[in-house]
Amino acid sequence: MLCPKYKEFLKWVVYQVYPRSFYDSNGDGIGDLKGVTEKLDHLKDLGVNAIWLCPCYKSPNDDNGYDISDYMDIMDEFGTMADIETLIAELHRRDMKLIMDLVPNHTSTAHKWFQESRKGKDNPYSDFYYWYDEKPNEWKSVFRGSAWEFDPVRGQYYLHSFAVSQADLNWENPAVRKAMQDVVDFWIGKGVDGFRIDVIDRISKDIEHGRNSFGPRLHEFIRELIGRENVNALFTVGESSVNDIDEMIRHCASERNELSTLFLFDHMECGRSDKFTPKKDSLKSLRDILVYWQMESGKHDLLHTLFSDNHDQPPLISRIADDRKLRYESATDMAAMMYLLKGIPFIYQGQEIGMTAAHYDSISFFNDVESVNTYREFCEIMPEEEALAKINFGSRDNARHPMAWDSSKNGGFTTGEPWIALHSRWQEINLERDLAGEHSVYRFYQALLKLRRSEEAFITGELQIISSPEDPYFIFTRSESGKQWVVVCNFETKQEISLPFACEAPVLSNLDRTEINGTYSPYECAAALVKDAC
Ligand code: TEU
Ligand code: CA
Repeated sequence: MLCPKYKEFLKWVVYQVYPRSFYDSNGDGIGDLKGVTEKLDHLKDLGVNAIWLCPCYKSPNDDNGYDISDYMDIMDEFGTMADIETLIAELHRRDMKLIMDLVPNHTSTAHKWFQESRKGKDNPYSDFYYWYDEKPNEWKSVFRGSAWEFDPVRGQYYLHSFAVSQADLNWENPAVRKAMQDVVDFWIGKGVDGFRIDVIDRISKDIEHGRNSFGPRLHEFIRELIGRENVNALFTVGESSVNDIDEMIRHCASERNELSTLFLFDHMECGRSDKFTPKKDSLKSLRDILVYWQMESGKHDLLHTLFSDNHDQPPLISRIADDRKLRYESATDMAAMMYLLKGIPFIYQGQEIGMTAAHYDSISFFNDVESVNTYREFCEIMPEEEALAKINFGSRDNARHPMAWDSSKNGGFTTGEPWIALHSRWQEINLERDLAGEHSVYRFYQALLKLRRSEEAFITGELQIISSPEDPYFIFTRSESGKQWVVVCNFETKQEISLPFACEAPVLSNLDRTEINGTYSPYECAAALVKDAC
């Protein structure tokens, strides 16, 4: 039985905002906090009741905010502390929540802590980072190249798991752990309702034995940071490369006073053999992974997250469905498949209008440090056009181009020059155009989220898988207090579907079905109440 706190979190429907690309309120071409506040009614109308705000702290933006130079101040481009206080107040006034993005593993090298630490071994910040006379191993950065950088000021090497300007904090140092507790307490004091915690698996390492994540003190550190009463009452979701149920239990079982839940990434590998290499795939592989975790999490009263996209991933629709001829059908079918299962829905900005992967014909369009570094490495071993094709496929910028609100200049994102080019299909895919269509992804999301919040079965109800693993479609039911709902999600081929129980007419359908049984078009989906449920 889920604990009461987790049952409460199941009512949350979270919208992830990448503020740099959401809405620019002052015409400087960069999205900002006032822009988020101005669009809250759009989110409220969509039916979400919480936002996960990607980092808005002071940052040089080498990694677009994940390189933080002051955790307790707002980056100049996004506005001021007063703007975030207004956003929090406006969210709460609408009975919406704010999840802040906490980045505890590393700071920008522009952070005061690093600037002090590099001065030498006899200052209070000396051991805030990992310093070695020589590289202790051959670790690589996630963003290519060595993970060890020689600092001429200190005369030693420091660790950076990501960009050179993102120095890993030394969590073995109790002063680092206390400093991060102060950051968390500062934002709780501002009224935030939870935290998404960046690469939490990396805060404990074992450099001597070659472990750059899941080190021996990981759960001790998580409990010390998150287990404190004022934090543990809040919603906390960790970003981690956990991929087995035992580790998920160690992180998220309610009695452990660690995290509320985790983002699991198994399904993010659908449609690719590696981050920059496509693989033919379909919704079937997504279904099989979702079903595995739904069953596993259900056995252990764990809270699950339901997401297909985020700011690091090219839209999944472009990898495993049809984002051209059947884009509306694919986007809505995937939403029904994902967000009526057990767990907390996380919707990434643009999903609600069926946004797809971009396609740029020059590397000059790309901003992401990982993409630029990777392109440079690829060009050393393959022709440029092949390198560009791989970057177009795997780049995180596919998810970071500005939100297209309407068909006006720059998609209504800014009256200035956007910091990064809009999506190459923004005139086709924008909110205004979507709403004007006979079929609208946005209206389907609204109807789906309305059904979900109005029916307890979709929030805490029991899940039963009706389709079998070899079926080229996904059928499941959700049951609670004698009411049972069935959800049918067809995949890419036309199928005859006939359920073994009687149903009312569908209340949710992406192609206006009036019967739950019958011929399903590719990517057609529907949900209906089961008659005389047991
Ligand atoms: O990403 C952690 C991470 O390693 C994966 O998401 C992925 O491998 C990475 O994005 C490269 O593809 C988190 C943030 O979500 C990401 O935006 C940051 O760049 C990274 O940490 C460093 O803070
Ligand atoms: Ca702006």
